[in-house]
Amino acid sequence: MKFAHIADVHLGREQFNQPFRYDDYLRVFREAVEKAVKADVDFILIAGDLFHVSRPSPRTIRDAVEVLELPRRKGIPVFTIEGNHDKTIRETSVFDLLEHLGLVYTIGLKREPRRGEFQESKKLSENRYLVWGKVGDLEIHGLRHHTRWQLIRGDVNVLKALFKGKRGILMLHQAIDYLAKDTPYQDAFDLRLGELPDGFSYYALGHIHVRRTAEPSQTGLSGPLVYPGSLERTDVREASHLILYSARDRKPKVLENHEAKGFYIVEDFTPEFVGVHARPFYSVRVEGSSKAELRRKVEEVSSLIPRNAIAVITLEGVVKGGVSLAEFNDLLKDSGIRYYTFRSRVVGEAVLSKERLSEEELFTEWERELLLHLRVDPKEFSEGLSEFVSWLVERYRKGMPQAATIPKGETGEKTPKKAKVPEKAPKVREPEKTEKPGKEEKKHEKKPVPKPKNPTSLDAWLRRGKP
Ligand SMILES: [Mn+2]
Repeated sequence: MKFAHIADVHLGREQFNQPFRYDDYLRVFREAVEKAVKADVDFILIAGDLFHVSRPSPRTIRDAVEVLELPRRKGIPVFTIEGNHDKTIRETSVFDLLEHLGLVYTIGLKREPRRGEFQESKKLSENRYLVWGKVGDLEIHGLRHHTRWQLIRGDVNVLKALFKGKRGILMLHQAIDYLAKDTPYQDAFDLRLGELPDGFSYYALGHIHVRRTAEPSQTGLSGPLVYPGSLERTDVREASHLILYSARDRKPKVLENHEAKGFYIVEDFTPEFVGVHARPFYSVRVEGSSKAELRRKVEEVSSLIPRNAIAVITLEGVVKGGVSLAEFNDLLKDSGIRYYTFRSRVVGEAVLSKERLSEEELFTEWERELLLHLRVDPKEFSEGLSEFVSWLVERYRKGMPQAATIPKGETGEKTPKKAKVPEKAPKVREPEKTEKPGKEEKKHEKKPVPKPKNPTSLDAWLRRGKP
């Protein structure tokens, strides 16, 4: 008996909002399925997060169908569970569609019974069936992703109750503490090792995006625990290469992360890793004590990054006045690197030092404006706020991604109307106060719309599109 164990495909994901990443995620999925078919496996497991979202686009569905047709044509069944990314509370989901087309068999709890060449079910209660896969005598059990509180309810361990006495394979999309060390799930695991039902010959897991395995001799369980990890590099922590250029180094250090991406082909419940060609992903960390030093180092490092790679460049160090990422973006625009982005962990020394710096040196124009408005007298706040909002809308209307622009109706007409309302309020108050806001208002009107000469991370955050 030979099978393939794939997980965390995240089909449809356009990482960094880059359309070429869609193709990358699709390419490695096709590569994995092709390699599994070529290895003549008896079946394929996809342990959750086949899709990046629960309602994939028609294009993503079409691409999934095209790839899943490869094993179907060879009569190789594909068993799957829904992960946290692609599960849905809807009764009809993309998985129903794929099942209807005979491309996958989803296993777990269902409202309807299943019976067929590759599926079996047992009635648990009214409208509740446990469905599992079967290939010959082997049973493939599993459950879609659940939160910890759904699985462990006080003294009741739902998994142990559901799979008591079951044998074969258990497929789950959960983070198990024993293998979650140094992952985002280290402190947010779903299950403790001891909470897994014993008795299975193989635990086909998904959810943790790095490759992790544990032998029965380590865990005391009846079979190995296996996370193949995601097929593509989904996070900077999964980078293929690390370039370090610290303040002390005279040259940058390139370290290769030998953690290849791929999946497992399992024979007699012994997993054998099979790599796929995920795109090279460089995590670059450059440290400097001035903008000039950082710029020089970034330029030097860029020649070490292959053109087809993705690079996440983190600027570090203590730099007087901080740095603006926009200044660095231009630096590599002719480098030919497929995609790069800068992150800053630079600490602006000025903030900490005793040196007296003016507001102008510390904040961009609009940040000063924001601070000014935040300091406004609460009684005048509504007026100040609407004025500030119109100013902000004006300031950001250009350069903003379409999804984030404010509809005309709201900026064109409503804002002035709203602004008029509080105008009456100061008149009711003592005559003293009507003078001051009047003068301030004139000052604001004279000001041209400021352009950010030196956008900061706050600025970048406000300008960002939808993730
Ligand atoms: Mn995932």
